[in-house]
Amino acid sequence: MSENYDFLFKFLVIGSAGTGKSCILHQFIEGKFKQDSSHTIGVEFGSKVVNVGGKSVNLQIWDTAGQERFRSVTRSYYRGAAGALLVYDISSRETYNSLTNWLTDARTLASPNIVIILIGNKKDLDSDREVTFLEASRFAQENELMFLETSALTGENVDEAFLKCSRTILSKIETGELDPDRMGSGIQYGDPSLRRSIRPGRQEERQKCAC
Ligand SMILES: Nc1nc2c(ncn2[C@@H]2O[C@H](COP(=O)(O)OP(=O)(O)OP(=O)(O)O)[C@@H](O)[C@H]2O)c(=O)[nH]1
Ligand SMILES: [Mg+2]
Repeated sequence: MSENYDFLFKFLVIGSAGTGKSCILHQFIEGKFKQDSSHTIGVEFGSKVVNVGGKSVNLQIWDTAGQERFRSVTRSYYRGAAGALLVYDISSRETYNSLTNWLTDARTLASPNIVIILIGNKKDLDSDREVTFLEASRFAQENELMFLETSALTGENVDEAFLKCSRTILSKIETGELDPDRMGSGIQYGDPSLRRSIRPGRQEERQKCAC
């Protein structure tokens, strides 16, 4: 039986404690700000089907705890993620300074091909800003990350963050840079007929090889 989506992508939300990861996920799924958000214990899960360039994509999102004491638990969820939101808080330089560690973890434990978008959250707290847009965008460029500033409070750029990352994954599938059939790619086909339609060249190759 075919699923009612074209692709499934596994996503991670990572970054230091208190940066607003759970609030971002809640805003994305429920369309409103999560009042009285408390620290995540281990991991939380959310899913949503979005339309990306005419394809329906089922996003399976793992929101991880930022607190150090949960690190060994959360690390075990990294494997086979196709995309990640790496979140810092624009009003906390400390959370920005930890980005390199999070990035190393994501690239080593998830996949070197993981598509990561850097998220400067709490954009609404501009008067308390400790990290400029320019500084973070340079960091993103140097580390081959996409970049957006968001506010889980107002909802600004929250949908765009997930969509931007999904669009990049989809275009990498179309160009052949990402192979959904590779073990641990974090990508699955929902509709089996898509397997043939999206990359006809590869299928032909396979059929030729079968004899
Ligand atoms: N002003 C403002 N506050 C925010 C925003 N996003 C989150 N917060 C606040 O930041 C605090 C932490 O938010 P969480 O979403 O629980 O943070 P987290 O990153 O999930 O934290 P851990 O689960 O411990 O890793 C809460 O008090 C939120 O109300 C935002 O965009 N703007
Ligand atoms: Mg949380």
